[in-house]
Amino acid sequence: MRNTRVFVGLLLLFLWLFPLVIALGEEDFLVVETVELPEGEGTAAGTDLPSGEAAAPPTDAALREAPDLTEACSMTFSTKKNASYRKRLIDGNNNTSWARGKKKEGWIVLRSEEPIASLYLCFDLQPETWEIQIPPGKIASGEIASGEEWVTVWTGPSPYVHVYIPLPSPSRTVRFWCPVTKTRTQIAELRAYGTGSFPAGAQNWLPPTENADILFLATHADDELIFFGGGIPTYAAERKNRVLVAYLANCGKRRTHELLNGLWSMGVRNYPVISPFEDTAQRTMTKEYQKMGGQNKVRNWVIALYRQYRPKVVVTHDARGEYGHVQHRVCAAVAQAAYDAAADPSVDPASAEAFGPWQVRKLYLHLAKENRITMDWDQPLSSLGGITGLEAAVRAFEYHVSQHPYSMNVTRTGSQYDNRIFGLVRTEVGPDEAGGDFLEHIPLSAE
Ligand SMILES: [Ca+2]
Repeated sequence: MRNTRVFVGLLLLFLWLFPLVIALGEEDFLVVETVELPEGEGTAAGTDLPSGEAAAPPTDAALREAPDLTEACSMTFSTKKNASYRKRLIDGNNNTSWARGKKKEGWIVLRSEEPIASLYLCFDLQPETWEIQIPPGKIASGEIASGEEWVTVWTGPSPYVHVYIPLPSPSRTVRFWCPVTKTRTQIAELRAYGTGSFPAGAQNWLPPTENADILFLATHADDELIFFGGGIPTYAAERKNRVLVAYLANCGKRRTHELLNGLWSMGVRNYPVISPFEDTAQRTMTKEYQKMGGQNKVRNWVIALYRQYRPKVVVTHDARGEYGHVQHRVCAAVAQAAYDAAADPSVDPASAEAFGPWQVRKLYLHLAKENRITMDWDQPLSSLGGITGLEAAVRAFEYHVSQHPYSMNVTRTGSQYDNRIFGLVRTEVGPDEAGGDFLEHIPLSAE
């Protein structure tokens, strides 16, 4: 009997070591694609919980895509109404949500047969502070006994509304918890994943890129697709340039979910910048500026954007507002005004002091007549499985469900708002010669 145990022990040790020996001896034998996860922006709480994957040998569970456990999870809520809230959180619809008043602490407890390794939260409203907690003990088995305290493994808030949270070790029970706060909490979608590689259904955003090669400055969520076509996926995903997408108007929580889902689908991984200005459509520029808090306020926001993120090239709207939308015209106007002003430290000295002055090198307006270039968004992008830049934009627009009832969509090449045509209206590096490349004459960012 004893010999049998020794034999089984040796066999298990051999099986454990075998992949390591093979991997060391023949590097190409097992090609494992390493998925580098960006750092979450929240704060991992200081615990000495085992990291789970660090020392473990490779297993099938570690190589497969993390399974979506959400459907199989039970959920209980501080707010009761368990069944209806659970449905709202997992229905894939950003218009339905779980909400908590600000005067009481609130929580959602998830329980799963298969241990939960990560969570993905889509907030409509994020409170000032919140935590992800697990029961005390090692690999948490499930229940929390009376008198025991939950262990905090992650602390919000996140600067992003779509938040991916890898747990320090898998747990069958996980709790989202928030104390009494000044603001309400509203979560549109919540998903739980098991152990494995990064799940396709989640988003794990990196901070907005500084030292941007290109800033695409759109006005509203979806303008970046309709008017700039395949530009964003071509440069951000395929050419791996530093791309910042910014929006001059904040179109509300629903459209923010839509724009994030669309950008992520095009391979954008740096979170966009969204202004605090409301989405308005006044009849004149004067009224539009008034509605947005004054011309200087709008211009200074764009100046600070240039100074903080230091884009070499800025791409923005047609000066006539595409189809005449006055907020688009404001966007094109302030983008031009800020081109010189951002380089002058006497203008808006507060942001000059915070970030330093900045000279953008080239500014393109959609459809401008000066120094016209025609982009090619019909090249297949291997980074996106071979679809073209334009097809990636069309696909991203599918996420903008709230805008589908309206007449605008991502225009096909050659249509009225031809998203291939841009004019170079300001340049520090001379006119384009070859054309067809926003980054012509622009040295790329060093890492
Ligand atoms: Ca929902």
